[in-house]
Amino acid sequence: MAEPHTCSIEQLAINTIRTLSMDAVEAAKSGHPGTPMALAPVGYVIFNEILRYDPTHPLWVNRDRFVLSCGHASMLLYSLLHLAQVQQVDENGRPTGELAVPLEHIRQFRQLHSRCPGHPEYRHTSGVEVTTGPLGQGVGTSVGMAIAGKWLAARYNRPGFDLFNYGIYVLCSDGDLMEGISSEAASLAGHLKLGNLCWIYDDNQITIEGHTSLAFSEDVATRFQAYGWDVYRVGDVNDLDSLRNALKRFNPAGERPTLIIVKSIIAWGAPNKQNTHEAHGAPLGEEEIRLTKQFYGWPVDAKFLVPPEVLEHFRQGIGTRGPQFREQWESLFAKYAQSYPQEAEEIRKITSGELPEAWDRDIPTFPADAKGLATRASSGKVLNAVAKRIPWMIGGSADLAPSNNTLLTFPEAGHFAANNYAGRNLHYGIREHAMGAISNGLALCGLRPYAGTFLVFSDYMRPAIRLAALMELPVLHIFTHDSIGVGEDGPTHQPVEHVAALRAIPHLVVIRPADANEVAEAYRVALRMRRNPVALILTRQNLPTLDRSQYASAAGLACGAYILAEASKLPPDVILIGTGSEVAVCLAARELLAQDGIAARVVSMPSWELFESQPEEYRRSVLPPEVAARVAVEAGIAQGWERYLGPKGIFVGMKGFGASAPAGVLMKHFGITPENVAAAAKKSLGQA
Ligand SMILES: Cc1ncc(C[n+]2csc(CCOP(=O)(O)OP(=O)(O)O)c2C)c(N)n1
Ligand SMILES: [Mg+2]
Repeated sequence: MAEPHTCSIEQLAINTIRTLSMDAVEAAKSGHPGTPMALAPVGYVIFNEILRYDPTHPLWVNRDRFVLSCGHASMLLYSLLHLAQVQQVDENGRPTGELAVPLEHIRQFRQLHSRCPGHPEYRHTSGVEVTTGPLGQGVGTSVGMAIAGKWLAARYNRPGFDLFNYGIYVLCSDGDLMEGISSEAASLAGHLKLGNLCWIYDDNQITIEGHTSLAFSEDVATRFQAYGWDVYRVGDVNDLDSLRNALKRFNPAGERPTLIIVKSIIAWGAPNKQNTHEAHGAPLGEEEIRLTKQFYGWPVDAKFLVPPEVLEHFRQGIGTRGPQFREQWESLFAKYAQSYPQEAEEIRKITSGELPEAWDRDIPTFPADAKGLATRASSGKVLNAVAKRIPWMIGGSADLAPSNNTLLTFPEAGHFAANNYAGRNLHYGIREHAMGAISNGLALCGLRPYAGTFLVFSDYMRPAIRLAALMELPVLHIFTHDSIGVGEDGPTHQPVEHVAALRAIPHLVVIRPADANEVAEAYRVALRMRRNPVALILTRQNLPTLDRSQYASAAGLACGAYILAEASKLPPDVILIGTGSEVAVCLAARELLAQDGIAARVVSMPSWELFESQPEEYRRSVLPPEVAARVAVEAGIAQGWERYLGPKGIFVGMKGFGASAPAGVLMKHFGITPENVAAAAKKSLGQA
């Protein structure tokens, strides 16, 4: 039997990736070994021959990015991170002194606390650029990374200082390209001429249920050419020279994104056996592994074997090339900092996640005004005041900027386009899902993205919002038209369950401000958050700007809930809790109750998540447990409110879908009125 060292070092390295993947999946008794095995040559060439990536500085800002969009092939990435000896770093990029993926962690693939979880997780394992697993998210996110690359280059590169020129390499599968988000994202990438983007498509013609002919017969090459991409083909994944040639044709400074279609045959055991779908996504089994190792000329009984010469080979490849590129960049940057100190300081802040000094200085205070302002309108003003002082805050809307008020209107903002990569207004077109993933990609590259659409369409981007939360990315979502207050557009456009659904996502901070000054505070809170996505929930209709000399300061928003109007006696008879547009309804109900001698406290509760993070003492001071008579008012469903209402509390809101009619008519029709809230308060007090 052949020993490992009898084949070429390249083949030995590739077989190391394969056997590590087999052994890890076998030990875990779950996972997909086939795709990592088949794609090992692609991973090998990209990592060891192409990536400008320093394993000792995995957060270097101009590194090439590698995204494994088919996250189920995670063992491919873990094997590569191990062989490249990528260092684990803390969130400031400081090495912790360990490997990101030590062999012990590969042995513990898919086990608790292993840095090799079932699918790659950003922040958990250094070198993982993005959390992937839900097919389509990686490719979508990569477009955000490409936009960020172009934007950074346009803003910061200077003659002789090509500071930003990284490329984004994405490995994707049939599932990625079947998912709708890939079409949205690729269409936009082609339109924007994002030449720094390279997707490598594993055309293995198999998915879980079987041959792709079951459900996928489009001509992928023609599809991507129609999007404006350059398309190349590699007929056999094991033909390294053909892979190299295709990858060489990708030029990150070029003008069109690149798709490389690579034919592969998924491995499910000894490669001389025929492929069947039964084995797809399952461990190979001991016997099959032995046969496969034998076929590779591998010691059949060795497990998790990494020949030292393979480590040495990677040390001479990425391990030598990467640090050279980074060190050259560092010295370039040092010179740059002398010529362009302000820009260099901005880059430093982008890298460390800081905001500019006095970024919040221009946030306006809104005078009391009974006629008021829609919170989407005050949001537009505050967004502009903030964005003007945070140059790397960029974003846009899915074709609703005039409604979401997400347009940056100051002259230097400009519009991001193929001929103006320095622009800060992004135009996503009607592509909410891609907008969500792209926002994640922007945040992963240090920018502060915001994204707007109608709240009802948050469903169209939910998978990306969820991943932003899982990755702890500071993405700002601006959701307007937040209730039946939308009016005549009717139930298709009236969110009912959406606020509850967003609150259900762990780590996402949902804020529904009650008036213009709460909007101002919401931005203060949102931008300070470095590791939470935030969803602002804003109205289409005008809301009175509350007189803060009469009511408590809007600064209370930072605590999630605060006593806006205290009861005339303590303890209060009843507590009225409102969010957003319903806070004014609570205030009016409080007046009605006062006429009947009932002392009501009004609590504005813009954010459950912020409130839950307060000390218990504060929470009890706002919602004292001894006051059981409570009413919560929100123009959405009741789900979740029981936690604040207790057994005697009553919810006033929606029970089903809305209807098409003027907003005022609908509020009356669905009973979201001061009279109804006052009646509910009496009922809760046991008086009705
Ligand atoms: C959005 C989404 N739907 C379903 C799955 C479950 N899933 C994991 S892999 C896979 C399909 C695998 O086929 P393909 O994408 O061609 O990858 P290959 O097996 O060829 O590597 C599916 C459906 C998923 N991960 N994400
Ligand atoms: Mg496939």
